[in-house]
Amino acid sequence: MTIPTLTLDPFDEAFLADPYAHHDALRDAGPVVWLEARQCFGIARHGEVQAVLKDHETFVSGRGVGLADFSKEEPWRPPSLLLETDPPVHDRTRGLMNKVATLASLKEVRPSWLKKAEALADELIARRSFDAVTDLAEIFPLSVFPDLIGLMDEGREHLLPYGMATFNAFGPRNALFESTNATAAPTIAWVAKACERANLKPGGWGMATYAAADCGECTEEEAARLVRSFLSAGLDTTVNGIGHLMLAFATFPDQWDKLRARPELAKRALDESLRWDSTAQTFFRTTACDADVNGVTIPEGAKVVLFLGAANRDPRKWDRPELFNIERATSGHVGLGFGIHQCLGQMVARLESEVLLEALIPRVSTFRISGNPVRRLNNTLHALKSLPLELIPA
Ligand code: OVM
Repeated sequence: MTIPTLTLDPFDEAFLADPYAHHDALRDAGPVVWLEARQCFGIARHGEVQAVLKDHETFVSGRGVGLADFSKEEPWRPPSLLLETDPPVHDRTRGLMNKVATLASLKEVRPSWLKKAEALADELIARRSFDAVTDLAEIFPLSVFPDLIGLMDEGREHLLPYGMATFNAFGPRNALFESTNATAAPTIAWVAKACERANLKPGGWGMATYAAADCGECTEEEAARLVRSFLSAGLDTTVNGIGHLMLAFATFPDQWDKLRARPELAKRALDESLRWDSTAQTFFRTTACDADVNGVTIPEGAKVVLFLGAANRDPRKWDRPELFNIERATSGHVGLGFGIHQCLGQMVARLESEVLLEALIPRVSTFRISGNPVRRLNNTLHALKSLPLELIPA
């Protein structure tokens, strides 16, 4: 079977501004496509994306999960010990981080997170009109997550720019990459400092990571870089996940009515909103050997971009995929990845969205989009800069 060649560039501004407009072309061309513009393979159908994510021995992460092949190019920063590694190192680091990022420690913070969500909801009710990005989606994760890690107070304004720069760096060295890289040096320096043991507060996930170093599960240097993973992956992802969750309920008011009638559905809403509009749109793998994908051979040493957002709306897998439906069975969605690298912090994201919904359900009868949503272009993230909403109090 020959592999169709496409000329579209999945990292140009037209594509990134509206990836969903281009996904049919990617999915319908074949199970694997050759993307001439970036000299890499692409996979956008759900079955094939999931199969590749499952097969971490053939489709490795250690050569980078962006366009750059770390065996040929210098990585943008020292590689992540979780995201950009393979077993056996990955299993050791992931194993120790699984013991740091526990459900038990989240259970402890739940009451205080809910109180913060309720205070924020009261404020939004009083205003009626607000920006769901700058007044909600950016505010809430920043009000809970850095404290969960035990991060120093000084300099937290670097967190969101650091995430944007990190996620841009998974793409090509295009103008978007340059836009966040040009000013990244002080941000990178701050992050390095914030990850040091001496600058972490006791009782947080940061210090717990260093406790693993004390037990001999990793070195002191590895602990610092593992804390860096929390700061890289923990904010811009949840900010835009919550942004899309609000966009989903404002776009589909019947789903808000349904949630208010059955608040227990709040637990499932984030997964469906990640399926409906995936914050992490793409990640790459590199083939460690000639690889078969549904009868198509990809040669060894190739970069393969997985279109997670396209897989999550593949009509081959999902019924009416463009509809946000909180009763949908979302099992198998790839918005948090799949397999051994599946999102380590997904319980954080779920808890943040759950307490926000729990606070908003009794207070808001409906949301309405009151101005044009504005996208913030990024090489990896489907992100929002602004989402003007109006609410009607309950
Ligand atoms: C990391 C990292 C950075 C960005 C994303 C991510 C989605 C992980 O440093 O480990 O996972």
